[in-house]
Amino acid sequence: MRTQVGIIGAGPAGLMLAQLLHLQGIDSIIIERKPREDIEGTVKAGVLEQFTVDLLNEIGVGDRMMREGHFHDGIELQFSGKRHRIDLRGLTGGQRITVYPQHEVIIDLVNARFNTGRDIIFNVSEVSLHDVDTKEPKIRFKQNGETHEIQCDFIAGCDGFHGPSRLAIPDSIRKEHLHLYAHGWLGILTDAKQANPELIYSNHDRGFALLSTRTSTLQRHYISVDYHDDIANWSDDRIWSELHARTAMDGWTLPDGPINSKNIVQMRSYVLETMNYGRLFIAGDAAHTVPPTGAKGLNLAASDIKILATGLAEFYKSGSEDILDRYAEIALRRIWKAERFSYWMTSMLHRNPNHDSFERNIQLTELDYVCTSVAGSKTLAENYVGLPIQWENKSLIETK
Ligand code: RFL
Ligand code: PHB
Repeated sequence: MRTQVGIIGAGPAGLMLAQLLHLQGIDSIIIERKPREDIEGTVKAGVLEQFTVDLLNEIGVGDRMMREGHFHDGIELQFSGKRHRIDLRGLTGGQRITVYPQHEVIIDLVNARFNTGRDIIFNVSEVSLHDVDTKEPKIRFKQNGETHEIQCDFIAGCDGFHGPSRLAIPDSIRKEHLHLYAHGWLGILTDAKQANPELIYSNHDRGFALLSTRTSTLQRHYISVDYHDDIANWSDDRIWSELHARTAMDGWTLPDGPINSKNIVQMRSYVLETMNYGRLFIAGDAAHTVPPTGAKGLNLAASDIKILATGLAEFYKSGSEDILDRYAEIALRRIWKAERFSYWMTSMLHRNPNHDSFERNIQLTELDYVCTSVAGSKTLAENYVGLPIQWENKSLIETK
């Protein structure tokens, strides 16, 4: 098989890249480890920045999102028994966030891919990358017991945190930063009424809780737990009792209902600084992960892809590798800011078991400051809705 860009991974990063390239007349082949039903059914992110919404609209996959998504002008922070609204829209000159589930984004992107007449090769195994430091890189993989090879001009490693792509960068030049957190997030999907018109992030003495939504009858909520805890220790009653306790307010009751899925995910911050090596470009969670507290992961995948697709389009148009050469530098400036924000939100909202009473009070005071100072609220708001890509040629990569 031969293509211009070989894409490993059909997550949001890989699928958005394929669509952007297609619109520039650039061919790609996507390979994916899982079956289609799995990628279309895995519950992950919920919050999209305006940049991501604009990008999905630009590539022609935004219709359902614009019809079925929920548009939120603010979020609420709860601590010391009170709730405070952060007016995202007012503080950022009109920007808002969109709550639309990641697996619906995937469904829309997969449909768009098939509508272009191009395939996605599902259920692949034993994926390996070859000759990435030459002009003829190759991907080998197995499907149904048979070995296949894709010869390409470029490889895009969009295979998430556990994928093999970044390991094709030699150890001697691969620079990585990893920070692990003591807690994980236990997430549920529940058939219940919407708790609040906007998301609520709560820092309670018993621990963190987040109330989010999917539809008017399906809600997505989270509580922080010890990452090593086993989901089998969490009966539905125990989960509801924690959610009720951590979000309690006088005169307000959290609507509950049957829980139809629950799991625990680890929180980590990770940055791969060598996002490209020869003709291999790494994007999305394969290159960086953030704790979900800032709702940034998928949104960072979108900005990586926009920069990478712009670079590839320039290469095929003029032969210039200027943008490709600067891909990591441009992307990392935004990535580090989102890493900083996600780390800050996590530290401010989660109880740290090692904190003494002084540090606990400093944490609550930080929240009080953020909610009562215009500068504090604005800092949170501009980061939450998403910072711009900073580059002197920014107009080249702005979404329409
Ligand atoms: P993905 O989604 O992990 O996709 C990678 C794909 O690559 C495939 N793959 C392979 N394919 C072929 N060969 C191999 N050897 C392969 N190995 C792996 C995988 O099967 C998969 O299909 O990475 P991508 O595309 O970079 O997208 C990243 C996002 O998924 C992630 O950042 C977000 O889900 C993070 N996230 C959130 N991001 C937001 O922007 N807003 C949010 O509100 C938000 N909430 C969340 C989140 C992540 C969460 N979890 C599950 C950690 C909430 C949670 C709970
Ligand atoms: C979600 O709805 O899944 C969600 C919302 C906000 C976050 C993380 C996840 O910070």
